[in-house]
Parts: sequence; C-alpha cells; structure tokens
Amino acid sequence: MATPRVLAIVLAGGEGKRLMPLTEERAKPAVPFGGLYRLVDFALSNLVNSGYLQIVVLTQYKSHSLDRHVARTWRMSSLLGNYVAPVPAQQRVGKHWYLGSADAIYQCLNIIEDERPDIVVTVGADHVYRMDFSQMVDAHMASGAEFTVSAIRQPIGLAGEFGVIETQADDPTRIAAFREKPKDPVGLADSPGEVLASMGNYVANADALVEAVTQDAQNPTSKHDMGGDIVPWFVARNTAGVYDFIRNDVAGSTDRDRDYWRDVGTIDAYYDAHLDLISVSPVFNLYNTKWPLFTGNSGLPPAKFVHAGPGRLGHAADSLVSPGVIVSGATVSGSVLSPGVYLHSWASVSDSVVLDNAVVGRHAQVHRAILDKNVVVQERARVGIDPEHDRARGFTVSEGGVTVVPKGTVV
Ligand code: ADQ
Repeated sequence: MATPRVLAIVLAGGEGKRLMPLTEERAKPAVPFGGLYRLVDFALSNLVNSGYLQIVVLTQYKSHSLDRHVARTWRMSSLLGNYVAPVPAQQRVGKHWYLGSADAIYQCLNIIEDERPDIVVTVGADHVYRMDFSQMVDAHMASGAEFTVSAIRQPIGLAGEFGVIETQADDPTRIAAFREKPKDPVGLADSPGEVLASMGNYVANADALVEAVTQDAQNPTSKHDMGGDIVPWFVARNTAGVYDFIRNDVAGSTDRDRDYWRDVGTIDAYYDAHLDLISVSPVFNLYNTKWPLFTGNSGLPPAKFVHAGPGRLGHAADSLVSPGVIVSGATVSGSVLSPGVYLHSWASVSDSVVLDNAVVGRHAQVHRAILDKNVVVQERARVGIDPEHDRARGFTVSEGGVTVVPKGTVV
C-alpha cells in the first residue's frame, strides 16, 4: 500500500466544565498531568511517535497557556515541512467562535486545501493513553471505509459520556448505528455490562471529510459536532468503519500499558489516573521508552530531599517527584509532585496531586487533595482531612471525596 500523505488535526478547544476548578483559567488540554505533562502532550506524542509530523492544534477556549505550551514545547524545524501549529478560532466564516468540533474543522478547511493530504487524522486532546495512529490509518485504508472511528469497550454506566457504536451484524468493522451520549444504552451481545465507545479519534479520507463538514456547515439543525453530527453522516452513507483499539493497536506500547485509555474528564478520573501512574508496576508506564512521551523541559534543577531529623523525614515514598521540588523535612507518600513544589518541615502530603510551585508549610497536612499551581498551604493548615470543612470554605470536593484547591489560593 502506498504511504498516504497525512495531516493531523488535534481538537483542543474543549472547555472541560467537569474538571472545574482546574479549567477555570486554562483549556482542558492545557491541564497539567503526571507531574511534567499537559494533557495535550499525550495526543501530540502519539502523533509524533506514529510518524505524523504535520499537525495543527485547534484551540479556542482560554487558550493562552495552551498556545504558549504548544508553541514553546512542540516547535519543530520547518525545514522538512514538519510543524505543530496552534490555530486559534479564526472567525473566517462569521463572527462566532467554533460552534462545535466539526465547525472547528470547517473553519480551517483552507489548511486542508493547502496541504492536500490523502488522509486526515483527527484526535481529541483530553485523554491519557498510547496509540499508534499509523496502524489505524493502515486498517482504515485496507477497509475501504471513508471515515473510521477508534473504539474501546467501556462500562455501560459510562455510556452517557461517550459516542456509542453498534457494529453491523455481518461485518464488525462497519458501524451500523452511532448514538452520541445515549441515555438508554444497550449492552454488547457478548458483554451486556459494556458498550463499544468512540475514543473521539477519527481517520478520514480527506475529500470525504471536506464534503461532510461543508454539508454540515449548511445544515441549520446541526450542532456541528464530530461525534453528534459527522459520524452519523458517514453512518448514513454506510461508509463508517470502526477500529478496535484493544484488538489492533500493538506497536509502541509495552504489553502492560497497551490497553490503557483514560478519559480524565472529571476530577475523580483525573485523580485516579494519577494513582495509576504511581503503582509499583503501573498500568500506564511513563518510563516506557519504546513510545516516549514528550513535554517541555523546564531546565529546573533535580529534586532534593533534606532535613531528616527528630520527627521529620525529608523523604517521599510511592510517589513521582518532578525537577525543582524540595522536600525539606516533610513526608510524602502516594503523591505526584509537579516542578517547583516546596514542602517544609513536619508537613505531610499523602495521596495527593500537587501542581507547579505549590508550597506546603511547616506541620501542614494535605491528604487526598489536588493543589493547583501556586497554592500556599500555610503552617499547620489542613486540606483534605475534613471534606465538610473543605466544602464550607468554598473548595470543590469531588464525588470520590477529593478536595481541589484552586490556583493561587492561600489556605
Ligand atoms: P466529548 O469529549 O464530549 O465527546 P467534545 O466536547 O466535542 O466531545 O470534545 C472532543 C474534543 O474536541 C476534545 O478534545 C475537545 O477539547 C475538542 N473540542 C470541543 N469543541 C471544540 C471546538 N469548538 N474547537 C476545537 N476543539 C474542540 C467526544 C466524542 C464522543 C467520544 C468522546 C471520547 O464526541 O463520541 O466518545 O469524545 O472521549
């Protein structure tokens, strides 16, 4: 099979309402994750590792830190025609921002026309996983479908958060029906407790995609959404294929994290995905060098652990600790610390996610909490120990009981 020309589009305009307050001041794809990364780094690393180096990142909502991250971290030499380019909502076709993800693509059709790709790979920017998109492209081209959706089984209880796929009885690689976030999902015949969910990643023949989003733009009843409108458009044409991620995606990943895919759309999912990273043999392994995850290099010094002494430890166990962190006589367990975090003597941080440059003062306690950037927990203050108290003082406490302290708060 001839190698196709591929343009990659990263949909990075999502608002991420359910991740509030982490998305109060930043787009969801810019939310920090795993100590050093931003969520968008997973989609971009997957594309680059798949060999796709012509990438546009469509941004809109509170996109300043996202644009800056993409421009600084992912800048490539354009000598060979490779680029990762943030493209803000351009209002090319009207005085509105992107209406939905399909409108975002419609508004940048000029890029597709300029690049003349054979195939467009469109991916979300909100998920933590490893995936070789070149395998999906190969499967797409072999199948004869115009548009292919990557899919993974999910518990039926989560069906309302996903596009749910029904495959054709005589051909499980073709989509018979697609329902976006159904309220009354039907389980799979061989596993009634599960549905086949769209991962929000699509491979399309460029011509067909252009036709679909152009027609969609003219449809006054459309919400201009990839999942809600474009996938059903291809299903109606009987040219929509499905790519089974678990069965097919084998390259790049170790056996262990091969099947890992997490939508970190809620505080609890975000928190739990961090715990997945910490375990001794993690299901998602940041140290897998076969499929590296790229991000910015802060140039910070190494993490430092000092001031062990009577009653204080200056250590961390079962944790990920980023560059620039100082653990000075404090105790850390089961936590992920982002760059520049400073923990003072007799402080204790357990089962928590602490984002950049947060400070925890002497004798303070932080448990089952997410501290956003630049939070200061003052001497003897407590966070996450008493969820009722945390709620009363205005912090978000998730259903799973995780307290979130917004950016820059002094506790
Ligand atoms: P959602 O994630 O709910 O479901 P959406 O809010 O459209 O769908 O977000 C999809 C991606 O597009 C995200 O990466 C988001 O950041 C981005 N995005 C949203 N609106 C955008 C806009 N106007 N401009 C640019 N980018 C935008 C989708 C699919 C489901 C599928 C789930 C998987 O619709 O079918 O099951 O993803 O999580």
